[in-house]
Amino acid sequence: MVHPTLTVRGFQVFKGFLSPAAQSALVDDLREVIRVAPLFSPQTPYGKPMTVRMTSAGRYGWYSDRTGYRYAPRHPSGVAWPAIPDRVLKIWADVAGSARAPDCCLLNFYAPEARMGMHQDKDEADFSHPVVSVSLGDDGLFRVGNTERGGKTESLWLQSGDVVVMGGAARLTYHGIDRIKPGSSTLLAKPGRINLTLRVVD
Ligand code: MD3
Ligand code: FE
Repeated sequence: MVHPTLTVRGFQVFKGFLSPAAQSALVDDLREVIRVAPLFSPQTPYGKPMTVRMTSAGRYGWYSDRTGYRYAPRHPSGVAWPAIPDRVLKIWADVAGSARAPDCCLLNFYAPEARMGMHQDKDEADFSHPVVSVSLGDDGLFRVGNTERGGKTESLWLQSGDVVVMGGAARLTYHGIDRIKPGSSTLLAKPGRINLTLRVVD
């Protein structure tokens, strides 16, 4: 049984959950995912592309286009998403406390100027399953709000190797990434941050 380092508004944060060697091995797996299913900049219903580039692994991938936000069984190119790497499934098994395996691993890439506005994750069928996030590369300033839009927020820096579990009442909490700190990690070949988000979809 593993224990969170800290809990912020029901988000369980496991600082340094992955060793530097484990982080490097994971990045090698993700390079292969990106080779099969390249990163892209999703369009949005409000007309501006997201600043984060993304791709997915698993039975479903998540993205947006002009028609809305959704899960889809294929990359925009038409190829099936690659399988979720075993190393990623192992992290879920270690922390999620869930009988089911995730069926989507969303990979977000934050270049130095990228950010993600406050939002809820609510495109999934069953909110009783937790969401697990894995941070790799440069530090990201994560903002945690409330289950309703607005109100006071709390911020914390997520660093390479940190794992966060959002479950229970925290599952529908608003959250976002205000900015990253380019050059704070040497894990990736170029400045930037990767976040993996693991979810049960249907
Ligand atoms: C809280 N990603 O992809 S991960 C997302 O760092 C997303 O890329 C951010 O929010 C990132 O949707 C934050 C932390 C996270 C992920 C899912 C959550 C927090 C969550 C789902 C419910 C509540
Ligand atoms: Fe989210």
